[in-house]
Amino acid sequence: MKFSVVTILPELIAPALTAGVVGRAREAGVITVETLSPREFTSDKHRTVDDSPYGGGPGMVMKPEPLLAAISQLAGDPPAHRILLTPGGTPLTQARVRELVTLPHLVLVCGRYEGIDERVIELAIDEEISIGDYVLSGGELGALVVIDAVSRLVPGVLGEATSVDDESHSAGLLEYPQYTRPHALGDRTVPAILTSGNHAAIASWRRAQALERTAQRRPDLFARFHPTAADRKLMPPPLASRTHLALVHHPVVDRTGKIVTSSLTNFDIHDLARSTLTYGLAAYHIVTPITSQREKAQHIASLWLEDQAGAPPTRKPPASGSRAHALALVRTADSIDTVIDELTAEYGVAPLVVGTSARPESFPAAARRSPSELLAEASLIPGPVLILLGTGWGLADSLIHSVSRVLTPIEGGSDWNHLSVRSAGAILLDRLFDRCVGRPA
Ligand code: 4GY
Repeated sequence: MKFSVVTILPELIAPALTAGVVGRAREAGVITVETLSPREFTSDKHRTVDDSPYGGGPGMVMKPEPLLAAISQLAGDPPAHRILLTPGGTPLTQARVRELVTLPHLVLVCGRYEGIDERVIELAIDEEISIGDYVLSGGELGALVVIDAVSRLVPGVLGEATSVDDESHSAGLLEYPQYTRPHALGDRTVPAILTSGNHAAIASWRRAQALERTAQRRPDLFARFHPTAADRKLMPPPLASRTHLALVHHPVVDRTGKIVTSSLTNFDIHDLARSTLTYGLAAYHIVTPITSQREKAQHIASLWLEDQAGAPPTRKPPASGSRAHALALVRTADSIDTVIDELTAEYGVAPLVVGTSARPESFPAAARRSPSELLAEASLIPGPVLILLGTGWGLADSLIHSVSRVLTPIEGGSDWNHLSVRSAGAILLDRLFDRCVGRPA
């Protein structure tokens, strides 16, 4: 594999590629690296490669002609893929590195100063790559990054021991933690499983560590990762399947801020039940201290559930008071504490209780979470999550003590902010559980 680097500072390139696996690969002739400076294509006595920008402004721009000449001298043999290193390029990923290694020849073009004349990009660049969201003083370090990442995938560069096969098994995940001697470093000893001699158990532990680290540190990567069936056994159950929604009718506030008990509405029962089913939540709890209202809610829910031909069998309306009650999609309770007690009994661990409020300032700052923060946090703990939605003008502040997290409010950007509870609930569920991130229609 051949790398050609266009740079006005060639002395930055070669010395960085003499040691390690890349150095050995060069010595073995598995990869070659050449450099060429645009300065070789100037004819004035100062060998000028920059000029001031049209339109004014600070700094200098790389002149097009010397750059174009250097690129075209290098790019022909064999025909090259021409890459510009720039913060404005497509972020480099391991997936792209695996594609680049299939090409016989890369020309890596390094800008300096404020940048290069745009027409060079139009005429002589095939792809713009960024190695990260920061600004270097030139593209050379970016070119070295590309050479290093690509070279180690060239067959024969890495030894058998550090196999690329092993890496593709963990593609899209962060690495599991590594340990070597001594067994005890002060009071820190190596995890016992690694000295157990049980290779299958070690492999599962490492996989679980990689999954957990990725979920915790890189939720963006984790969202795009497709766990296998075996992976799922190592992970807590999907958050939606252990998330409970509670529609709270007491204690809530009215328009004047007074604590009241609101009345049931048909729409809230129906719409939030549909959202609960759509997003795969465990259950929807209608919370009111008024017995007749609970009966009415159960009746409305039963009629609706009976109508749902496609609803899963365990989601059928239960005979009231039966054991099946615990599995019902729509449940009723006289208070939030009753729901908390039920979930504690059902899961063997108390739920993480999450409040929603248009005024989260009344909750401790440490408890406030954005939907993605809550998702990252709750995905790692295996127990149930209970999300409280307030009817009327919202949950009463007196609930602060029952709530351990509060979600940032939904804001539309206008002065008026009073979504219906079923709209707010649906938007919230979508923010937490939508499955369309990055997926084509
Ligand atoms: N980030 N990823 C990067 C960079 C320096 C001004 C254009 C980066 O790849 N390259 O910061 N490059 C700039 C400096 C001219 C290149």
